[in-house]
Amino acid sequence: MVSEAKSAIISKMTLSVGKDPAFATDYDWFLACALAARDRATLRFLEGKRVTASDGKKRVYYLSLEFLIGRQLTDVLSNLSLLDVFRAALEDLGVDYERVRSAEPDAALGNGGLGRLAACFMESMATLGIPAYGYGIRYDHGLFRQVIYDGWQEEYPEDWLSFGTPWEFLRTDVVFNVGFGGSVETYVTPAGITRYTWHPGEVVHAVSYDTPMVGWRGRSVNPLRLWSARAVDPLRLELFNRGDFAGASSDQARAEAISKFLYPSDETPSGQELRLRQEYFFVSASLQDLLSRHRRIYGDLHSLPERAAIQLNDTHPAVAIAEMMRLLLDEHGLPWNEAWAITSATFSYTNHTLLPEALETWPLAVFERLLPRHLQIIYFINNLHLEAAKKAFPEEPELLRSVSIIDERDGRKVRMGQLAFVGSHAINGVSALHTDLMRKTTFRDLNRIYPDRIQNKTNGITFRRWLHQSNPGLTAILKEVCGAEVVDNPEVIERLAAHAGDSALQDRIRAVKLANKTALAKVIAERTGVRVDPAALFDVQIKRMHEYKRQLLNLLETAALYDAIRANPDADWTPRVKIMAGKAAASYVNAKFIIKLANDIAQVVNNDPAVRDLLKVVFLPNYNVSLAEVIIPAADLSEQISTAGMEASGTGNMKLALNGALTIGTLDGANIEIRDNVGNDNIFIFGLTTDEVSYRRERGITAGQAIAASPMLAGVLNAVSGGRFSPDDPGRFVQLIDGLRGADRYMVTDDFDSYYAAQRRVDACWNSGEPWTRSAIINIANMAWFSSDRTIAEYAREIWNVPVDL
Ligand code: 26V
Repeated sequence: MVSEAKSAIISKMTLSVGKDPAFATDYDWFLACALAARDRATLRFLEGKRVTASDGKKRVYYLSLEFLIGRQLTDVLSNLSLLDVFRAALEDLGVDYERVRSAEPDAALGNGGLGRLAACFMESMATLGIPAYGYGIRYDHGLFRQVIYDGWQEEYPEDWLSFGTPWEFLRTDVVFNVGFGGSVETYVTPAGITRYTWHPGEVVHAVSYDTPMVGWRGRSVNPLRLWSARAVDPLRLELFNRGDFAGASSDQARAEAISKFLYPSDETPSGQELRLRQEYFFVSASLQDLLSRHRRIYGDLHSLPERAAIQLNDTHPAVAIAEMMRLLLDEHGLPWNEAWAITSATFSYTNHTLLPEALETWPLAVFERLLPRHLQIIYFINNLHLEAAKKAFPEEPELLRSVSIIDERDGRKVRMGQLAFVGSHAINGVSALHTDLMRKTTFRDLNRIYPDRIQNKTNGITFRRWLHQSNPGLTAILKEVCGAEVVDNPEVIERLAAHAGDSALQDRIRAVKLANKTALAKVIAERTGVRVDPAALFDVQIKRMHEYKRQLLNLLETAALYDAIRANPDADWTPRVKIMAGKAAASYVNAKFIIKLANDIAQVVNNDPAVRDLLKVVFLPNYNVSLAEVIIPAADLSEQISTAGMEASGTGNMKLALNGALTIGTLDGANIEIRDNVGNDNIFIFGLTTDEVSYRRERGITAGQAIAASPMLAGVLNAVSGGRFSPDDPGRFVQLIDGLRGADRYMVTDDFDSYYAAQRRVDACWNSGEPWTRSAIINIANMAWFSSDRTIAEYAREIWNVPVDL
């Protein structure tokens, strides 16, 4: 085996990379290994494809504008059971696997949780043997690279594709035309039926690239098909010949802009025409592709719902409802009712946030200019939908306004959430609380009209990447204590619970954690220059920077703790390292100020001899999947402190608990289900509940009361806004803190005291030693349910109607 791998790697190095191994760089070795691994994945893939086609198995199509994959080499090798073999082969060649692995750039085609969920789902679907295609965009530039300069975030383009990627196959035979703009022609057939033909004013090519997604033990390999935009005529020769070089390639630039950049998810969506072009571009290509596949195999489109399930990952691909209707009506000549029955039986939609400003809407004018035929279809869908609503609730005319796909208030808009809901047979939330809130708030009236449509599918994470690959030390213990089958069946992790009080096991768990923390301390020193003690409590908040996630609450507590330590330096403090990482959208001013505050606090605290090593503050730049893989196994405390009702689920919370971190958190998203699984005694819950949050919101209760009631809070707000941490610019944080003194939309002030108290409970528990480790073990033991295999099995059974054995 090892010798086989060795010769495969050498052969790739010589004949594909074109290098003499004696002169190869780490990146060359990565390429050679990736190409050798891809060969093996491809053979499995082609095998599976033949089987699916001949079995007539139902396929799942996962449409997502984001796939946040990260590095792939270890994932592919480990799922093909080749990791040890390749490691040994490289060692024989005198090459260190770690360095080779690190040479791969992260595929950062996503912003955060939503994109990472798509990546975990692709891996779980392949693991469960579900024939699935991921469809998305092959962005030339993924999420920006974050550099911290003088404490401020700076954004630089990310360049994962600048040297190409060894994982993908260009499919020269899979190219589709995607149209934009133009006009709609109406005509009446001899049989008296009105038909429509769209004549787009602009056409671009969607070119496909497939990346194999390998399931655990190579059970199946599914394609992730990403579309790249190309101009139909890249060069207008008549202009070129006249010397107008820019004009000659302007069509090309306009077309290729579509797949150039990933949009930051937390930029206000409406008004960005390019974003709608991206959405329609990948949706149209994907539907044309899957319909042509279906027709090739089954001939007739009426059987589509039996053979295909299309999952919309948030509303980003929701225009697919209108595009499917257009293809069935205009291109395939089906009557409306049949087309609608096929469409709604095939589609389902996952909602990932209820924040009003995050729900996608498009100004009618933009929609009409770009997709005139689709707007007609949407009007038609909406008319029928409103008729049905009127019939169901004749006494409630105002209900029509809330369920309409067209928002008639301030400037008319298309509401993509309503479109996705109406065109789908199943709609799901991503945690029990979030699903409950969908039924009660945003989709309340739609839920009354279609009461069976909303379901819950609590998110999950793939244990292969987030436990086995990223924490081999812990995995080794689990194999020993729970049995080797733990890597195939996470449910047996539960066996750990029986040994939670066993001091030998506790020592081993602590030793693994310490080793992981030592590795993280090294990364911290390299990237920030800050030296931290691996014996201290590692307190971690890692996620996109957003006000609702309340990194600010964490920082205020840090400032208060700093003051308390200075005031009483000889008390029995728990040495802590506060570790924060995350990117802010480039245009999100407050989030960028919060990053600056983290760095300013770090400057002051880390350089104050009075606090010695009792408190260190670290902001790790450029948070991405690879950095998460280093931080998560090293965390002691997981910060999940969003305002109750605002974090749809969270998935970092699951990754951290699975790796033995205890959670300090609000009753929000999946935190609630984590608490239900690990038990109240093994988690630090604090803060307002969702009901208390809405009570305050409804009554307009603002920060005044909380500040008046808490001298500590008042003190820390004054300190931050008075320039205590920004002596070079004392007014720097005045606005940020004024936001808390005023509306305090995210109720940071209301939760401050309760959070501070919960942190002191954390201190006490940590100082007690044994009970902490015991709790950590109980956390690990009870996380099996959060495997994305479980989540996918639920989607398969309850939404897709696809057989699955789990
Ligand atoms: C978008 C926006 C856009 C406008 C400004 C505010 C804002 C806030 C959040 C978002 C994100 C929307 C979608 C999203 O990424 N949701 C995340 O999905 C994860 C997977 O289901 C889930 O775990 C996270 O809780 C949820 O925030």
